[in-house]
Amino acid sequence: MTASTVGVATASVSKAYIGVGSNLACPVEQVRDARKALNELPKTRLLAFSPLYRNPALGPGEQPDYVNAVAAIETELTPHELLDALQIIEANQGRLRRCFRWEPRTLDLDVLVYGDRAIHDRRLTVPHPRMGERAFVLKPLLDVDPDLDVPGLGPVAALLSAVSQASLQRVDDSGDAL
Ligand code: A4P
Ligand code: MG
Repeated sequence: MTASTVGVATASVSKAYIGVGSNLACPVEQVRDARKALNELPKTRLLAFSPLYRNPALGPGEQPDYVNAVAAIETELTPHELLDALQIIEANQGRLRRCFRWEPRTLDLDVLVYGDRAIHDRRLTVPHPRMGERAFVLKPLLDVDPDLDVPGLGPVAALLSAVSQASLQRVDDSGDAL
């Protein structure tokens, strides 16, 4: 018997994927700051962070381009604790929620996938409902985990092959090491 089996509850660790997006206030810096903040989340290990991709905003009116990326993490946070933590990071980076959907933002952090869980409640829908149609999610997701099978949707490579990547422009981001 080892120490870990003597009366010590083992916390459950889940692998999760976070979508990162910004189209205000120096998006590349916002995404790099988000990477640092994700690296400092409690009960969480940042496993990988994708390259950054600049791409046109999907949404109403004229908006600045987005910079998008994806983080792979291992976490002991529950899905709702993780959402709370992500919303604190968004607020710390100046995210304002006003009144219209898909408005420009300094930082958007979405729970794309959380283990093999399917969640549908008032606060959280996982896998993220629109991720299967979005090259700016699927390409960086493939970069961090080419073998990922998105629960209910299928292999990330197959999902990506069904959408156009023409508008994605990889950002030359020398970045800090994790
Ligand atoms: N919520 C439910 N499920 C989730 C989830 N899986 N992850 C709830 C995170 N939040 C989730 O989110 C509104 C509420 O969704 C939250 O309070 C949470 O309880 P929000 O971040 O305040 O607003 P939002 O992001 O505008 O909402 P929505 O509808 O989730 O937007 P999307 O689908 O995330 O789209 N164009 C480009 N090029 N790149 C982008 O990243 N992003 C959006 C936002 C639009 N256009 C874009 C991009
Ligand atoms: Mg969001």
